[in-house]
Amino acid sequence: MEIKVVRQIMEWNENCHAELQTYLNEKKILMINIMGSPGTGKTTFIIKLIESLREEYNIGVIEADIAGKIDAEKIANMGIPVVQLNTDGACHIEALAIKNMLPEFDLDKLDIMIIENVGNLVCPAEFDIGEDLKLAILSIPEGDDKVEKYPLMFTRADGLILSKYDMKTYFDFDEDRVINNALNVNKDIKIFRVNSNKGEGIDDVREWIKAKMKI
Ligand SMILES: Nc1nc2c(ncn2[C@@H]2O[C@H](COP(=O)(O)OP(=O)(O)O)[C@@H](O)[C@H]2O)c(=O)[nH]1
Ligand SMILES: [Mg+2]
Repeated sequence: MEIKVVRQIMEWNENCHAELQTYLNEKKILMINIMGSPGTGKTTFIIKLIESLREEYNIGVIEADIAGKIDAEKIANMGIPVVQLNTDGACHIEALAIKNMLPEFDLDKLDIMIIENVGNLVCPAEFDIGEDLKLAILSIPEGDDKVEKYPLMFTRADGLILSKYDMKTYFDFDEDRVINNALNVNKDIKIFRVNSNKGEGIDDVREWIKAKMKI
């Protein structure tokens, strides 16, 4: 008797990712997956990005965390449609979770869906979740060796946000090391320098995203 072998998770996830991409293309929604360590500045960056894009585009947000809804409350306070995904311990989002959450939104009214992934430099990089763009955020205080230690995140990202750039004077951070290593693993990665507290550098990210819009 021939035994059927099914490869778990990764293959299912890739199928679901492809299905989501087709669906979001039909709906003309650009999906952006924001990844990085806890505390790297993901939520603060998303808030500033929303502020700079919301006049022109309708935006929805999915906030993923192991527990709680602290970040979702910040986005909801801006009057932006948001749903919190609690992963109950899992360190990343999978495509199926996004598929299950999309019906919570009025997709015909959205142009951009921003996903804040679970704070983690490792696992989220492995899972495609229907996104068009992956943004990896690395803040200056985390140190200049992170691309070498966690290469997959930077290999797979379309953009690298060097956040807390205002902290550069206080930390011994070798920017060339980070940029050279990022370009080494991913020659097409687009690099941005951002201070999300003040909104500095957000305009460059906005223009890059605008060029990728589907509407
Ligand atoms: N100085 C500075 N602080 C920042 C910047 N971005 C975020 N922060 C601070 O870093 C902390 C964590 O930010 P948060 O956005 O919650 O990070 P997350 O856990 O990745 O979502 C907060 O105290 C923010 O005010 C930045 O560009 N510069
Ligand atoms: Mg956050």
